Amino acid sequence: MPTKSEVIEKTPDTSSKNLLTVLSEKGIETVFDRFDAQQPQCTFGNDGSCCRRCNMGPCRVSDRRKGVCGADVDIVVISNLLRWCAAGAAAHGQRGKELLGILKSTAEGRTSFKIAGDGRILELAKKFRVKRKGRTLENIAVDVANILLKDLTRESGDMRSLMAFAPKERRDTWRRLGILPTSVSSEVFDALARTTVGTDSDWGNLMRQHLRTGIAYCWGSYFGTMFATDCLFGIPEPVKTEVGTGVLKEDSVNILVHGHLPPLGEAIIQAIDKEKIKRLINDVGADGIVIGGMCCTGLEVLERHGIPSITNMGGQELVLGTGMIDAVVADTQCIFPSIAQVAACFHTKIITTHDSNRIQGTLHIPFDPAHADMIAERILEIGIRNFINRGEIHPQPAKATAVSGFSPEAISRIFGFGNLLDIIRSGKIKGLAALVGCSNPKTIYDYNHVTLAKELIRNDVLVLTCGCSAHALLKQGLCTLSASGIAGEGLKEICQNYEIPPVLHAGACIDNPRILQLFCALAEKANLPLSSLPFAACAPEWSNEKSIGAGLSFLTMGIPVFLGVKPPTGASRNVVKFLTDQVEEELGARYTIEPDPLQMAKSVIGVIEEKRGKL
Ligand code: BF8
Repeated sequence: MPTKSEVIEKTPDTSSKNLLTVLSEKGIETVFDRFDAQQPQCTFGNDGSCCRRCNMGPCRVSDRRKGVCGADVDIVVISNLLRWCAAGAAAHGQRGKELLGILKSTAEGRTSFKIAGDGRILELAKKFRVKRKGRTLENIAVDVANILLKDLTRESGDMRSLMAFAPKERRDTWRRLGILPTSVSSEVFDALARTTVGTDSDWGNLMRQHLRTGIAYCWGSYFGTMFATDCLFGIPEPVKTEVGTGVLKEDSVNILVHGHLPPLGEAIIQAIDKEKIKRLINDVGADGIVIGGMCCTGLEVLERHGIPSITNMGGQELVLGTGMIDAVVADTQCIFPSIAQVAACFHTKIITTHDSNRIQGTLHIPFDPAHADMIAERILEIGIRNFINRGEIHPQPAKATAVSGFSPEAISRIFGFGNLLDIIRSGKIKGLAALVGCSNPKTIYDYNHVTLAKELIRNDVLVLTCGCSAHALLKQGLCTLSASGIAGEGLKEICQNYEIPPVLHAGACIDNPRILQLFCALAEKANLPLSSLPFAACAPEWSNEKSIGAGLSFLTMGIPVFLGVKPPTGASRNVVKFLTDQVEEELGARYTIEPDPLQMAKSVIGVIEEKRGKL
């Protein structure tokens, strides 16, 4: 496992390298210290065979030793994995539920937002056969929101998004395998119920629930949340900006939005232009204000407004070491509790805004969509007034230009799907790879993301990226046209002809379905199943429970998935064999585990080359 010193030596992110040194010299603890202190980590936990699902345990289970109840290693490993999958589906599902609630109340005139996603609302209404003639957009939006909410909560029947958008070949496959889901909460409920002690003891049956929960995650937690956000704030379009810690300004107020719920970020962006806020900035002696983004809230406001992305989950403590962050507005998920302690060493105010994420010792201002504008102003005032409390600062100049907002709608306008398919057939672009997922101290910070992306584009693979992987690639300047200089000759020519970067930023984690939509559109044009096309999905530094469903979303669609960090399944030969081999017979794709990013690139290119033969 990499130590903190190795991270400082080898991370490609120079700002994080410097800031980690600054924090180390000050004796301020970060994720990298705590990771070192946890070594060696428990092998039973790492291999997924520690069972803590009843109080006869905990049991350390292996091939030779069953749990106290008699559960064997296959049952324990798949049950643990299924519970992670359920937790991730609930986490993204909660976002969806909240955003759909805001969509409905906005449509009913009960928030300070204005609906900006007319196109998405009408598209969904058409797909769901919602009556449109003679009705207002707001009325239609309420019906659409109710249908998407049902996908999160229904107790019987089929998921509407899945039925409307998944390719028929996939729907038939899932039905044949008995893994068509009912809804997110129904599958999460079932996953938890069947993994209580003395319930499902057939690992194959538990595996089916795992796949079923993954499909529910994809079509409810993922697509539902993405659709809701698009209905509210619009479908992203390419937008040029600058990213990285160098965007922060010494003489300006710097405020970061962090987490996974973009509505407050949207309200903050609207509020910065108010006279009252401008006057206050002037009163504290600042030149202006910079709003920057962390994690997925950051990527949502980047893809729609060009708000600079600053860093990802692994860098959230480090950026506070600049001493230049006047406030972090943290909604929910992937927010380390430790940011409160790091912030306390500087002047930074941490403001939590969601009841699911309270951090002791920080200020809590609950977000209320009915008063989003007032809450945004109040938060801005707190951040601006804190500007005068800055102490020692450690500015980091590294920044890069970037283009964000490559939704499939935008890609279709740039290329036309038929034309893009022809380009792939010609071999100028050999294939498409999604680079997604988290940061993980089990890898050198940002190293796997960046090494893999560079190697893929050198070999004419067009990369699409979302989530913390995207932050890593944005910071390295790979999401800009000039990065085509390191691409292979074919990809370089396409990038220059169409004026696109070789790495296309498609959004936050819940925008992974944008990449799936693009894959589906190309498969439809080719009249081939998704599993026949030269596509791949890679999560080289994944860490979160939510990533389990992310992997399954691609896998169950027939897209091969490459993981850079070993999942906690190693103790069960049956589970590993199924997920890395046998599942391909059923779903047309399998997992490959490859910790070395250059080797991963080789495997991805190998799969892409093999599939090109079928084009
Ligand atoms: O949903 S990539 S660390 S920030 S889980 Fe979290 Fe992972 Fe980042 Fe967003 Ni996604």
